[in-house]
Amino acid sequence: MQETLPTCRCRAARNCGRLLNDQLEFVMEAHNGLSARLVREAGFKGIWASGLAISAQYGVRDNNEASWTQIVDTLEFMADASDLPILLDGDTGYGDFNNPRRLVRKLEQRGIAGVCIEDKQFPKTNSFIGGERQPLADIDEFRGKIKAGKDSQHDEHFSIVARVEALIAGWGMDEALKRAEAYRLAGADAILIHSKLSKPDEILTFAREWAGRGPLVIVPTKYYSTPTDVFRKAGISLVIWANHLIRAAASSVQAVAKEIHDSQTLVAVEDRIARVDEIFRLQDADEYSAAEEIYLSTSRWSNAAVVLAASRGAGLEAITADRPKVMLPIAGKPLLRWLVDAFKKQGINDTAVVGGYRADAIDTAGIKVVVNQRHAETGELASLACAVDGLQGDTVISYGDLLFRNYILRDLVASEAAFSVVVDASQTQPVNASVSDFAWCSGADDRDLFGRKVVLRRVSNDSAHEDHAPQGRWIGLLNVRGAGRERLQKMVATLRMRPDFDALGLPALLNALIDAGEEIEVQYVYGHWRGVNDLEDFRRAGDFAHAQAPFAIRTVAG
Ligand code: SPV
Ligand code: MG
Repeated sequence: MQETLPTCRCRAARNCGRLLNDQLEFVMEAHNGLSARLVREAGFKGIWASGLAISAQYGVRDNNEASWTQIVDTLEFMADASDLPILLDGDTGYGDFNNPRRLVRKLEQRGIAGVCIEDKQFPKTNSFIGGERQPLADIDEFRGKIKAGKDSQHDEHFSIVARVEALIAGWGMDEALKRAEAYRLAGADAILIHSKLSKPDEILTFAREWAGRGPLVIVPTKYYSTPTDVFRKAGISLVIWANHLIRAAASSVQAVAKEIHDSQTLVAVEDRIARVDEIFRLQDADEYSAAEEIYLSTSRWSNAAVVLAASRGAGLEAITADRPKVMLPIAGKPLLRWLVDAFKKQGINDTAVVGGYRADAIDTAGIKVVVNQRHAETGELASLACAVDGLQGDTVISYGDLLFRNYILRDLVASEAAFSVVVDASQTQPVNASVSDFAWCSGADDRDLFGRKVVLRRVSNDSAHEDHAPQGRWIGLLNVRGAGRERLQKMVATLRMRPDFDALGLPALLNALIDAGEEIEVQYVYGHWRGVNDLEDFRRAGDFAHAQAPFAIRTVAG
């Protein structure tokens, strides 16, 4: 609700006095932050913080079972959610003269515009439950409470409404008028005259006798069928619609709960209740996302990954008839799950997988799947292009057929460089045809590199054009950070223009970045990872994965 918060919680903006004048105004009951916001959105000018409704939403009775501090805490949520003036139904003031003194100060501190106190005895009962049996407060004692409250307020706009219960308790019109006058003289800003009759007769009589000595407030819960113009003509200042939102909530919740319980499905109710997005809107979720971008440290943004998983796996046809390579089970779980779990361990929770071959067989739990529809005739770069425009924040781009020790990814995402890659210094020679992506770097891994930066010069499968052996093998992990993301997106867009774009792999992207003057930082490792390129790799990957599993799992798995 941030953007709607008033600059200060107080005073003129939340002035109840504006509601207590010659013009008939209305306040609507609210009982928590959400309902307070809904009252504001409906267009009301003020809120009645009903004791009945607040008690009910806590699931307790309107007998001061909720403590006054719990009520004040609830009001704080309401004041945060809505900048309307809130008039608290303060029951009897929660004690003797001293309690209203403290209450008024606490209410002012929380931006509450006013309080209504009633001349009954603490603890009170709702006026509609055996009202005539309820003892009234002594007039003088109640005058003392009003005066104590008024003397305690710092904000001149804070209002104290005195509620006369003489008609409810069956003490008659004269007593009601006598009390109202006494309370007016004690400093009350308005008189609330309450009635439990189904017709407005005694309210109208009271208003006539009162003859405009001060603002009058009414609660027409029982005489609800009275045309509102009758109140206007009687000179009423404020009508309180006292409990209609808690009742609306109760009836719709009852109906929806029953329907879901009985039907054991959500299908019948989904279109008839607020969408989840509507709840997000009411919570100002967008404001949070915008603030995140401003205030969240950049390290928290190292949180996305793109996994390239469109291929069936050349050399693995025998075991990929019904699934892509990333869904091959390694030590009991799909290759992709090992990757996603590894990302999660580094706080990367937003993983997009670019599928292609048998993308339908990808387990989508907790990930987003983007499909490269032209996977059969395109390479890795075309797959990356399917996801690259959606990237936000720092991103790890990964081959889909990787297993690695956790520290490799941890160190990679810790890099401050716009681009960084992992190079395995133990693989400088092709051992078989499936080994590719050799890396030429600005320096070899001399195992003593602290403080020395090594950058990538070229990634290629073709060593013939180089005059010296490669320094290692790029394992298929690229970290893109900060401003690097946009530069990567632009580079992919540029490469799209090339006629051979469909045939390009990720090395072409790395080389194009280097040619464009980008520095790609190298993080050397020495083994501790596996690619799954053929059946032999697949067999060995199981052993590697078992060795990464926690001890308990390894024991069970044998
Ligand atoms: C309330 O809303 O809690 C009130 C009004 O006090 S009434 O329930 O009519 O007493
Ligand atoms: Mg009440």
